[in-house]
Amino acid sequence: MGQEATVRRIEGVRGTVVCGLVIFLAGCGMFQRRSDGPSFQVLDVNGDGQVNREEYVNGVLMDSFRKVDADRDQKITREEWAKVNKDPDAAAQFDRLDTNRDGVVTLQEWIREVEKHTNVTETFDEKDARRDNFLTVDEYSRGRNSGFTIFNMKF
Ligand SMILES: [Ca+2]
Ligand SMILES: [Ca+2]
Ligand SMILES: [Ca+2]
Repeated sequence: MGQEATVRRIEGVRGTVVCGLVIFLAGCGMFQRRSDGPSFQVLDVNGDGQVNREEYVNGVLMDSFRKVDADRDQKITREEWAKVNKDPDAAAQFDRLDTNRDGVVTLQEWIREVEKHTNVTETFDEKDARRDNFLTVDEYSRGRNSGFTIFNMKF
């Protein structure tokens, strides 16, 4: 009887440890994904030490394009899109992005179309603490972990 209880307790502890490990690893994955956005230097295209709205939106969208474009050929195929987007609506979303209907989404199509289906602009506003439409290094790195969405995908 007592032995059985001990075994059960050990099983319970093992379960807790495994659960904890899974949560820890999932947390690491999320942290890694959210923190590896473009660096401030990359976003500051004109090199004036600040990131304006256009630099931010274009830079962040370019970065998300690269993440979806798995083979880095500057085109997102239906297969690449389906691999990262598990939404049941993914195929229809792809059609919306592929405005010239040639079966691939180019960076140009991506930047122009994704802007209608993303909250990137809001994330700029959240980071822009002084509300002057420019981000300093401090403002940018402070809000860094909030992430943004394109359709239902988190970046
Ligand atoms: Ca700038
Ligand atoms: Ca590709
Ligand atoms: Ca296209």
